[in-house]
Amino acid sequence: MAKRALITGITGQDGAYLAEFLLGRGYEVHGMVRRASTESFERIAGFRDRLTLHQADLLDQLSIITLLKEVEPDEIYNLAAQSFVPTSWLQPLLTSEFTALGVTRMLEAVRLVNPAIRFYQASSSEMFGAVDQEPQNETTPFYPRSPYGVAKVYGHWITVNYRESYGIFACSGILFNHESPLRGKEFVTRKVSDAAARIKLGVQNKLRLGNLDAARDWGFAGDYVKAMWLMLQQDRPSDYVIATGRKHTVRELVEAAFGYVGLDWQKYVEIDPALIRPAEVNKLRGDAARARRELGWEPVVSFDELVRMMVEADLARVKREVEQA
Ligand code: NAP
Ligand code: G4F
Repeated sequence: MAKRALITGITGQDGAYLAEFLLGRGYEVHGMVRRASTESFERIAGFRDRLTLHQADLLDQLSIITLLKEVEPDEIYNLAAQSFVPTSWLQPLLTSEFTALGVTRMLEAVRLVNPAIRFYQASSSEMFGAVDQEPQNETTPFYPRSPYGVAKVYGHWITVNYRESYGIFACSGILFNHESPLRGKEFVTRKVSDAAARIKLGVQNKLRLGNLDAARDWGFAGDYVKAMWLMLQQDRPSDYVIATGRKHTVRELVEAAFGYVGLDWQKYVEIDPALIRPAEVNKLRGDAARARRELGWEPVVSFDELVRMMVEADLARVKREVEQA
């Protein structure tokens, strides 16, 4: 019989890649979506008819319990969260409700409905924050630098705690930044690839950015969702860092994206002080040796290939929009 997976956050970047990956593995895929006046199913539109979507919300405990009883999943991937770091300073309480307490609500539902369900928690390299040690691995201490990072530390430890308290097969994937053409446009990689395309095609003049010196370990979302699945296929639950092991600055990212379309980025980029964060995570670089050893996981797409893939996708999309206008 086909395995049944439930994905929270299925309408997001990772949810879309994971859903497609699991369908490809023969899973019956269910998604939890929250009610909105306008549906936001663009990322899953291509295979929407192969999914079963259910309304529930991370804020509503009973809706989650009811959902688990109805779906009876073998595996849950908890990807839903308020995931944009700057918003976490504007809405710190809501971020905590979704991104921290939402994890406990999911785990409580697992404990009550069926403790045999395998559970994946989407933890983040933002938990390392102002860390000194480089690269960061599973034993590196956390020093989060935003309400989002703090909420993710809570989500991480409550996942570890439910594993240790109740024997639940719960894994925390500590994923470094991963991007794709499906990335939200407010995140820096997509903001840059979209701007490079729009400026190239003459529909934008300037790109306003914040801290160009920040460095991140950027990988491809399509590679990273495979690691989520691998974690839940092991004999024992554990926590894993997922990263490429290479870091690049925002400046290098801009240079690569604009270089791809043959433009000198320095003519177009302006620094906007409003985009500088109250507390910055200056550099992140992960060590995924454990995932390589125990899961057999390796990233496939390089930084240059990722930038090219994102700029090409935005060029094609903006061209279509211009032609239709
Ligand atoms: P994303 O594109 O922002 O997607 C977030 C998803 O969460 C969306 O489907 C959103 O639904 C859903 N959601 C938010 N609040 C909800 C609520 N109250 N109830 C139900 N659903 C809710 O994020 P992503 O990049 O795919 O990331 C997936 C997860 O991995 C997140 O937890 C993120 O924090 C974590 N993470 C991401 C990265 C990365 O680099 N991408 C790295 C480490 C960890 P709507 O469509 O309705 O808004
Ligand atoms: O793309 P970002 O907004 O991603 P950030 O803050 O690293 O968070 C992402 O990755 C985390 C994993 O470490 C996830 F947990 C989280 O959910 C999210 O997916 O910013 C990256 C860097 C920052 O240092 C920021 O200050 O880019 C810098 N930056 C410079 N100018 C900018 C901009 N970031 C954004 N979003 N917009 C700018 O204009």
